[in-house]
Amino acid sequence: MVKWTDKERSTIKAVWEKVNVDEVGPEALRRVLIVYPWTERYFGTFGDIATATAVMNNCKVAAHGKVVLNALGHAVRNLDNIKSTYAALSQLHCEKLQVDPDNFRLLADCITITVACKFRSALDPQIQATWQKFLSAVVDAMCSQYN
Ligand code: HNI
Repeated sequence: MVKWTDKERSTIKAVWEKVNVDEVGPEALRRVLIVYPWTERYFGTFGDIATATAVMNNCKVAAHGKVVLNALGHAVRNLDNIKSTYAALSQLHCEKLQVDPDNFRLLADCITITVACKFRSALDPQIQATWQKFLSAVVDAMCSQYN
C-alpha cells in the first residue's frame, strides 16, 4: 500500500479541488488520442477520431474524458485503498476492453500535462512530484488485475 504524508494528502486534495473535471477530462483524453494515435483502436464505437480535428470535435471523446477524470476522484477520496477502489475497473480494462496497460501511464502523463497547462507556475516541482506519485498509484492500481 502506498504511504502518504499529511502534506501529500492535503496537496492531492488541493490540486483535485482546483481541477475542472469537465475541462481536464476531455482535454487529457484528446491529447492521448492525438499524441499516441494507436490508442484510437480502443474507441471503435466513438465514430470519427481519425484526425486531430476529428478528435477535438468528437463529443463521445469529450464525454468519456469526463467519465475517466471522475473516476480519478474516487482515488482522491480513497487514498488508502486505491488498489481495491480500482479492482473492478482494472479487471474491466484487462478482460473486456483489453487495453494494453502501458496506455495507463500515457494517459496519466497527459493528465499531468493538461493540469500543468492550466495551473502554470502553481504546479511547482514539489506539487508536481506529489501529484505524479498519486497518478503512479492510480496507474499501479489500474494494472493490478493484469497477470
Ligand atoms: Ni478507461 C471505460 C476509467 C484508462 C479505454 N474507463 C472506462 C470507464 C471508466 C474508465 C470509469 C467506464 C467503465 C464502465 O462503463 O463501467 N480508464 C479509466 C481510468 C483510467 C483509464 C481511471 C486510467 C487512469 N481507458 C484508459 C485507457 C484507455 C481506456 C488508457 C485506452 C487507451 N476505458 C477505455 C475504453 C472504455 C473505458 C475503450 C469503454 C468506453 C465505452 O464507452 O465504450
